[in-house]
Amino acid sequence: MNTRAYVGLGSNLDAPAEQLRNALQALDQLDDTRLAAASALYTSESLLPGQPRYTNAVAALDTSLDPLALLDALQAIEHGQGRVRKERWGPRTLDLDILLYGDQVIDVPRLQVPHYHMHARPFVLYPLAELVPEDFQLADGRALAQLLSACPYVGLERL
Ligand code: A4P
Ligand code: MG
Repeated sequence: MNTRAYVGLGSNLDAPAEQLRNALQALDQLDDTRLAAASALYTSESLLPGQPRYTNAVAALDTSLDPLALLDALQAIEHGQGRVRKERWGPRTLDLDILLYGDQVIDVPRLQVPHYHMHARPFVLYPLAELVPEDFQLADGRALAQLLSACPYVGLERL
């Protein structure tokens, strides 16, 4: 359980809040992994027009799975909750993204960490901020406080 990882959860189909609660339970039950904390749930409009509203949250995990094993485990949970990959960026019952994995910067074909869009997404940054100290820095040195100040709390509703 030696690495702290942060996972972004999102759903916009089939009772999203329930999807997220089930996913948090599944994360806690992963081998070699403990759910250390979870943010509140937040809803916001989809970034893509014409899709249902999203519910998002962030989870803090302590894990001894290596990053690709964690990605495999997250994808198995997505499939277990009925996610069917038809189109990239399509509506989904569950999306699990590795936001941060300890202090590692990872750039391999299957996995880029820190997650490439997290710096600009209020539905990632504000829930993450609930789980970390105020002076928190991303693995690449960016300060969370700075990212938050460039990313207004607009359109988010905390459940
Ligand atoms: N991959 C690479 N890096 C990572 C990482 N850090 N974590 C690869 C997880 N996966 C990573 O992902 C495609 C591939 O990305 C994976 O096979 C993995 O090898 P995917 O989950 O199948 O595809 P996706 O979810 O359609 O793409 P992506 O980029 O995760 O979508 P986004 O950018 O998350 O967009 N609006 C609101 N309000 N809230 C949302 O959560 N989400 C989207 C989806 C659009 N609008 C939204 C939200
Ligand atoms: Mg994804």
